[in-house]
Amino acid sequence: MVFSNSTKYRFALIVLLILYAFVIGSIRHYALAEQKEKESDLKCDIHQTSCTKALSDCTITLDIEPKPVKAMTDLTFEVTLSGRKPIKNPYIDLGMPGMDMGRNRVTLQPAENNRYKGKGIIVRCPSGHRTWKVSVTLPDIGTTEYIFDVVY
Ligand SMILES: [Cu+2]
Repeated sequence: MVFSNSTKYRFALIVLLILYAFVIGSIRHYALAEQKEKESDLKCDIHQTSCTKALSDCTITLDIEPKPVKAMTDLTFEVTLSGRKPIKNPYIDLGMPGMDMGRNRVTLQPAENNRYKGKGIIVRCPSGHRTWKVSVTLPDIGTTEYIFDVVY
């Protein structure tokens, strides 16, 4: 078959457009998947269940009782580890994203079955914001963060 030059150009243009749409589509797909993963990673419903995260070759499960998690209430924080053990007991820092709330550290004591427990209070923020960040640190391994809204 013989095509005129203009037909060839039109064909090339259509192929380019299809490729372009395909590339943009897959970039968006991956960006959305990554964003979703980040959200699910950071936002966990601690009011319903415990939250598990991976940190290098460990998994860290955080649970807070009683539920729902309220400000100005005595709370029990429980961290369960699997995988590599930290050289010292893990500890928790309570803070708010983008706000300096001072030092609010919960020290954890070992309990049975790779569990660590400690008590603490999430204070009421004068700004009225309710979003808190629980940072669990495994000495020598790293820190994971759990972000959620406390109940007033
Ligand atoms: Cu605050």
